[in-house]
Amino acid sequence: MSKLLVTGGAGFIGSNFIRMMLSDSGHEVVNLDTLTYAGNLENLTDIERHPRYQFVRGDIADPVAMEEVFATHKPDVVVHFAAESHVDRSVLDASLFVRTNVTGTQVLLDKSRAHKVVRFVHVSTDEVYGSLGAWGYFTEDTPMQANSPYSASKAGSDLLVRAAVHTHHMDCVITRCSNNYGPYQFPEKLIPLMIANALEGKQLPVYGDGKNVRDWIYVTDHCAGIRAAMERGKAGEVYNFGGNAERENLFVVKEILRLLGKGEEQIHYVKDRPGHDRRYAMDSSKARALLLWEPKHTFEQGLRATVDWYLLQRPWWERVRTGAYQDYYKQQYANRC
Ligand code: NAD
Ligand code: TDX
Repeated sequence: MSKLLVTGGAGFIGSNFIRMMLSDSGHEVVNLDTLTYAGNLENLTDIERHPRYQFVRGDIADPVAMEEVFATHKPDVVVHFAAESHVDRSVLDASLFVRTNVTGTQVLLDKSRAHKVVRFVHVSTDEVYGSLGAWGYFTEDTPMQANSPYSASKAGSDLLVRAAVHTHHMDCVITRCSNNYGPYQFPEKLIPLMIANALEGKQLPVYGDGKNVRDWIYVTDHCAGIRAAMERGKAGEVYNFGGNAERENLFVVKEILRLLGKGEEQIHYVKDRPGHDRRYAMDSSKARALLLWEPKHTFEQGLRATVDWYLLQRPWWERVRTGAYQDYYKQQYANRC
């Protein structure tokens, strides 16, 4: 069994990945997260005392702090989720995106090389490929044409990982996935924002004409893909994961309202996102053939499960919305770390 250093494990996908690793594998997990607004230790309350789990607070862009983390914990594998992840925030200010996504990734690569990490899994995104018209799919060979500061910073990090393989012969794999949804997603992203607003009787802000298309994947299907890439991927390779579920935003919003028994009068068209990518769609045939991976959830099953989760876990997202979740570290954790 290996020791995994999971960066960004207090975020949405990282926390789901840690839960999967602790229940379905014998790996030890060190969760390294600096706890930005998106880092929420309440995502992990059910496993925080697991004997194979440890939380460490630290900033991936701080080389001194990372030296201490790698020297102390001696990870075998790094699974790198930590990032600034919200496109709208990158439009307002790109600086943190460059610091965390680009500089932070290089710091982790340097420390992984120095401390002889055996495999580095870099979690990236379909957004590095840019935007599609009505037809076609992104393959791993599609040229990177990032359009937002977020996706440009992720593309930069992908290139640094590629360079580490080429120059230093590091064993790295890159995963690129489409839009995730499911439990513990921060309610600034489309699906949880719409569910929470609908439940609170607020307006549902749809950008532009609502006809932008995303390829939706249930978060545990993405986590299974990352695990498959970690276990069976080949050094230097890129693997695309998609949910086989292209939907227009307006369709998604209307489905959420239907599942909640709410009326469409809550929909409110707002000014479009600057540089808004029109369509993403993934060709995942490489991961299906070589990693023996496939998504298990249809969009209908996944959305139903997600709506049910947000209905049941209302205190979780209400504490996020009020900011109360940010006290959890101080109240429950600081003394233990
Ligand atoms: P998230 O915003 O929910 O979580 C990011 C986590 O990283 C947070 O816990 C945050 O505290 C942590 N973090 C941020 N800066 C840090 C730093 N400097 N040092 C240490 N930790 C830091 O993001 P997510 O949606 O879970 O995405 C995780 C990864 O997956 C990202 O790399 C993202 O680009 C990628 N991805 C996301 C999606 C998606 O649909 N959400 C799709 C494809 C790829
Ligand atoms: O209020 C909204 N109204 C709206 O119409 C929000 C927040 C979004 N949208 C639209 C914009 C997009 O077309 O919904 C779509 C999805 O938006 P986001 O949830 O912000 O996701 P997106 O911009 O597609 O990026 C996501 O998928 C790829 C993640 O945030 C990234 O981290 C991931 O890499």
